[in-house]
Parts: sequence; structure tokens; C-alpha cells
Amino acid sequence: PQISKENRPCSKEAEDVSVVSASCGKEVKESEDNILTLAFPSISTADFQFNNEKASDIIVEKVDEFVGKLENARLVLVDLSNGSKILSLVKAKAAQKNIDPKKFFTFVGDITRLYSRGGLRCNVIANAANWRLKPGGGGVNASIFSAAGPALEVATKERAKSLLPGRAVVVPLPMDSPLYSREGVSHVIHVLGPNMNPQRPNCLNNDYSKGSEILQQAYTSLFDGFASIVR
Ligand code: AR6
Repeated sequence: PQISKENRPCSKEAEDVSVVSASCGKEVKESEDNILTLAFPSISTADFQFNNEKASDIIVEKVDEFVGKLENARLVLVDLSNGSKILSLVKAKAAQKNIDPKKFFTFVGDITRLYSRGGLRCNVIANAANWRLKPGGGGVNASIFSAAGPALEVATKERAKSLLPGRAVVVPLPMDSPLYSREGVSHVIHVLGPNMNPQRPNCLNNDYSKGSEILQQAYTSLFDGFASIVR
């Protein structure tokens, strides 16, 4: 499924930040509105207790590998608070690597309210899911399923019943979901990361060689999923 054209009415003019297009019938104030954007949370670093320092290395490495392949698309790492450890680690490491700040940046906000509260248009958002792909359970998973309404659970079930660690599944959102109508999100990509929390299924018991491999796979699956929508 393709992202609906209405989200990018004048994509050929996207390079010009101040373009006002009469042909589209509406003003395009900023090119940002036309850039396909994936907003994603840091997979596994909260409830799944994956080490922040190690996760930040993997995020920056995977983003660096992927941004080069993106045309007219960008990635945004999101977390809830200004004090987010993962955001500051990733921000510093991305700057060190000279990753293009137009193609990748960090953003503080609720991933289910990026446009309505933060003014940031994101066509696609990622979810740090559980293996059953079930609503609830806390964290970003609970927020996304709750904000999307029952439509997301139905659409998810049509695509997959469960998820293996390191895998992702792309779910198109029905237009009547509030996440679509209010925030402009057309797809949710569920990702299952490695789990280091003994209270959750498939705990890796601090095996970071396995855990890092799975987290790398998770970001590859996520970014490939986004690329499949952008294409
Ligand atoms: N907006 C943006 N970021 C958020 C939001 C939000 N609304 N909520 C949390 N984060 P977590 P995990 C950040 O725990 O570690 C669930 O119960 C959070 O600060 O949601 O992969 C699932 O069902 C952190 O940086 O995911 C799984 O069982 C990041 O999102 C399990 O937790 C991920 O935190 C997955 O654990």
C-alpha cells in the first residue's frame, strides 16, 4: 500500500522551503510538510531494559546506514521527555558521525501527538510492540493502540498474529482512525526488540551479543518496512 497522495501534494517542489504553490490549490508553507517521515521510539530501552549506551550505538549505526538511501524522506527518534537519556546519547553520537540533521533528528513529544501538539508531520510511526501484537501492556505500545482506536488491532490481525524478536510488520491505518485523521499517520510499523527484562517473555539474561544482534535486526526490519512504504 502506498501513502496517500494528499500527504504530499507538491512533492516535486519539496526542496524549496518557502514555496507557495498555486497549482496545488493550497499553500505549502514548508517543504517539511511534504517529506515522508518515520517517527520511531527507542526500541527495547524502557520496559525491555536494554542498555542505553549500547542501544544508542546501534540506533546511530543503523540510521547512518539507512539515511543515505533516503530521498525525500527522513527519520525521527522520539521520546517523551527532555531528560531522555537515549535521546541525548543518540543526538551526540549522530552529530559526531555528521549525519545530515535534515534526514535524521531527535524530537521530544508523545508519538501519538506529534502533529497536533508538536507540529511535526509524520506519515509513519513505529511501535515497540510485544510478541502477541496486543494492545495495552504499558509504554509506547499502550499509547499507540489507545490513540489509534480498535481499528489498529483489527488491521494488525489481518497482517500478522505474532512477531519474532528482531522483526517488524507494516500495518496500514484505516482513515477513520484518529491517528490518521488527527495526526496524519497512514501506517504503523510494529517492531519487536530484544528483551532483557526477566519479567517479560524471552528474556535474554543479559546476553548482549545476542541482544545487540536482535536490536540491529529490529532496526533493519523497521527501516526496510518504511522504505517499502516510501517506494
Ligand atoms: N511517545 C514517545 N515515546 C514513548 C511513549 C510515547 N507515548 N511511551 C513510551 N515512550 P517501551 P520496550 C518511549 O517500554 O522497552 C510494552 O509494554 C520510552 O520512553 O514502550 O521496547 C510492550 O507491550 C522508551 O524510550 O518499549 C512490550 O511488552 C521507548 O518509548 C514492551 O513494553 C520504548 O519504551 C516493550 O518494551
